Amino acid sequence: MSEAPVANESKIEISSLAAPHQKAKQRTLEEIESLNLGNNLLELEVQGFTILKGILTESVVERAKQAILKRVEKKTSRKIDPNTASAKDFYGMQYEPYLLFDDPVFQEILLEPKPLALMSYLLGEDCILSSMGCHFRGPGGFPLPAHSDTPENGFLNSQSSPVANCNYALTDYTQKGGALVLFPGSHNKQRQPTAHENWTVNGMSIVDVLAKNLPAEEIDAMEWEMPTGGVVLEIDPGDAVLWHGNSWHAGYRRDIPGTRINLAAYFCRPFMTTQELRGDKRYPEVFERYADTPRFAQLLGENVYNGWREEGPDFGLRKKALSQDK
Ligand SMILES: O=C(O)CCC(=O)C(=O)O
Repeated sequence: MSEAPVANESKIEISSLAAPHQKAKQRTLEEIESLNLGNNLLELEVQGFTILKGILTESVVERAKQAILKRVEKKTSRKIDPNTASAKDFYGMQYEPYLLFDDPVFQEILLEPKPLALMSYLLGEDCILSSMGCHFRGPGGFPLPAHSDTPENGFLNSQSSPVANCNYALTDYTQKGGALVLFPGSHNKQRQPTAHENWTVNGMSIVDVLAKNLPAEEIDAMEWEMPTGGVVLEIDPGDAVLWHGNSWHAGYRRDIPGTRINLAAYFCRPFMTTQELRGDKRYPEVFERYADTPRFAQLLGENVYNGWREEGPDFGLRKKALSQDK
């Protein structure tokens, strides 16, 4: 084969790949406008996070909460009352992973149009769900150290992030109850906070205290100082906080009985490795339920075409992902 036709072919391919992305961006901006999210987009740009009030209805919050409690109770073999649980019932914070297939409510939440529209803005319409889990928090323990979700070496030295997070409150967030803390403008720093920019107690950083391996009574009695620049997000069940992956965030220790329950939906760009392993073939009925909602398969990495073996690349999958740009 002569060289010229190959060069032409690749030119045609590049231009036909580039155009749909422009269309996708335009479509995303139009959707943001139609959903009345213009101010949220501005907040994301300026402060690196935005609060979406009342995204989940009371009944969706209750279903999600009950499904998470069921998971935690199975694991701990303890009945947990989210209003009255003591540190004996559930101590400090633990992450409950891989909730998407536990209950249909999580799939419904994944497709909530407003958070998804802002995710498309941050990461592109072809973004993927990296993980969906719960930071389940009972009384006591450490505050959650301030951090950015951008993975090691993932700070792109630009305003864009390879990841973004949507955090749903399933119980109310209060400072004493273990609220989330966000740091306005921190997405522009493009790095993780240092130990001295983190929680401190009596001049000691949380990193130093963690290394001491102190007994629980001593840890629980500590009066932590919130890192400089943090804003405590006191929000209601059903509200969501969406942040740019570079944005620093942290969490208060819970100092009252009961549990703080969230749902963290963490997304990434499609060229990245997801936290949860995608391609789970154990739940065909879930994919069938959403057969007419192509975004679901896209979010679950079904159109990712990297990862071939001797059969080679399946360009059909790539086309399928791009065909959403029509
Ligand atoms: O809600 C929280 O406790 C914080 C969650 C968090 O740090 C995260 O999802 O990266």
